[in-house]
Amino acid sequence: MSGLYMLDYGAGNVRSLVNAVNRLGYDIKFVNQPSDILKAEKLIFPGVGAFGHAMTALKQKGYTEPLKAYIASGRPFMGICVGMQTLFEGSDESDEPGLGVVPGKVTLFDKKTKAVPHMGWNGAQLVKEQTQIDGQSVDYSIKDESVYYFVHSFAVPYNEKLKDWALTTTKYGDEMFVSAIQKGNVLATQFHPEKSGYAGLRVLQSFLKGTGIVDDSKILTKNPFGLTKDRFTKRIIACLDVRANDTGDLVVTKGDQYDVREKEGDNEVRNLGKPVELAKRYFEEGADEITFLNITSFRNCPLGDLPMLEVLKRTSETVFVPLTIGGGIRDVTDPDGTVHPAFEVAGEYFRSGADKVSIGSDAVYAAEKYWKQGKDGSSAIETIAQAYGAQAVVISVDPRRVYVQDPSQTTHHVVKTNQRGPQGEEYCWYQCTVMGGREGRDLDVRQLVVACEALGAGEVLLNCMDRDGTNSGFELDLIRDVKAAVSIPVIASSGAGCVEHFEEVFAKTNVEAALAAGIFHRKEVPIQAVKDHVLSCGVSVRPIDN
Ligand code: 1PR
Repeated sequence: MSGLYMLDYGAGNVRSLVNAVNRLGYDIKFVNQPSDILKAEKLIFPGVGAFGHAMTALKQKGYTEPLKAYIASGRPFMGICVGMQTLFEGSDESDEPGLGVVPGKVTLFDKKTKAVPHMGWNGAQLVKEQTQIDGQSVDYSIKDESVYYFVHSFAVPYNEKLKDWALTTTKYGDEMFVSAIQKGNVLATQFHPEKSGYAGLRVLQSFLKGTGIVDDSKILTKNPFGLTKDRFTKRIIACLDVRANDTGDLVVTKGDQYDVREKEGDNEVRNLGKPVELAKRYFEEGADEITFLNITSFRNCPLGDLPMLEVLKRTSETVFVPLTIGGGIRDVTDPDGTVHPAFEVAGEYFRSGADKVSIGSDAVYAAEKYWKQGKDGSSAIETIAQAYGAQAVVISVDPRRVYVQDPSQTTHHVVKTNQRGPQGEEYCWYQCTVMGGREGRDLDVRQLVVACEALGAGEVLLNCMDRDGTNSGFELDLIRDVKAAVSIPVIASSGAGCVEHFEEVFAKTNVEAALAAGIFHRKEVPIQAVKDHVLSCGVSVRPIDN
């Protein structure tokens, strides 16, 4: 198909969509000027980031009117995420009006009752019939039993006025929203098909293969009330700590309490495999997300030489679940003195295939500044969230326990712990560290996460240095404490040693996701075994064959 175009306005990860389309055997061109929109035969609009940013970019590039004309012409159109939201009249996220193709407004999820953003895998219940029309089957390839990857804070609540438009509805906690729309030549999904594993690729393929035009008068609609169930799942994430070994090869390594060198022999950096191959293996084995951490990011590296850019580019060719990259998301200086702000560094990663960036040390410095001076819009968290959306900014926390006999001995937020200290201490506070645990700061984890949420972060990746690589289970006291302090999703990390540890973290905390590294790399526990076990304990997870 020569006339397939993608409308990219320079925000976020569109590489994954291109890779998904290529993988399905199609070529896709980018819209470079307004006239490209008018000559397209099929058009995909993968909106990424914030609604206002998307609408302003469309206006500045002169795309708004051609886009409306294209849709009105009856040629097939597919919107994704913000690309779906822009079809509505407006959004609570911004004063910019939407395209107004679909009636209604996009609104913010209620944070009091659940974590926001809605980030992860959820069902999409069909409220239109997949049927035969004039001998042709209308099959959207959206299956009630599948789950799809969502990442958004704003959504369109279902109401009767949307009856003709709603294709699927999804329940998140106490709210039901429209997760896909379809009418005539317009199909749009709130979820990301290009990030939804094979289930998502099937939806994309059905759009690419089909005529993309449906005779709505012959389709039956169903009332979603009572039909749509909350199928939000817990995520199982595989984490790859990456660095160059002593011979200069980029390897996946794994530390014990952050020490990644062998204890014997030449004290070499442990080598557990190659990043791209390992990520592909985890995708095929059912990981819901993959996280790469560049663990020697404290060393300055020119922007053009960042080794993880190539890792991401190659990984995103074969992995169709969300990818996070952490390590070195901060201002970097080239040898010629050129300074690249963190925002630009993150942009390079998004264009290389990352869906989220994770910020460690720089988040600690930003939180320290926040408690002294408040917000000034200059931190990496703020600048990246502003353009790419809060959901693209993860805070990676590297805390360690500091024991006290009595809470009065410190000004920091103290937790009563089940892990007594060396002198029998019953209390500890969790100290934030920077540079991969090399330096402790006068900031506790609660201060960090509260500040980072206020600055606009969308998720917390919560490690624990005392647990890392110990196979002794997750640090439940810390996880519960952080969950109680923020309303953004939290990923529990460090210490997973067996399937029962995942059962425990989901039963005893309300964390949204659990991450592991060592047990997956060493093939001690397959991802399938983790999912089978937690499922047998009543925890909803994405099926491996989704
Ligand atoms: O400070 O923004 O440049 O980010 C540096 C990033 O690198 C941070 O996300 C930090 O966590 C990570 N990092 C730095 N040094 C190390 C190290 O191990 N020496 N890795 C490191 C952190 C911890 C987890 C690990 C879990 C699960 N690794 O990511 O994967 O603890 O492990 P387990 O299941 O085997 O117990 P910046």
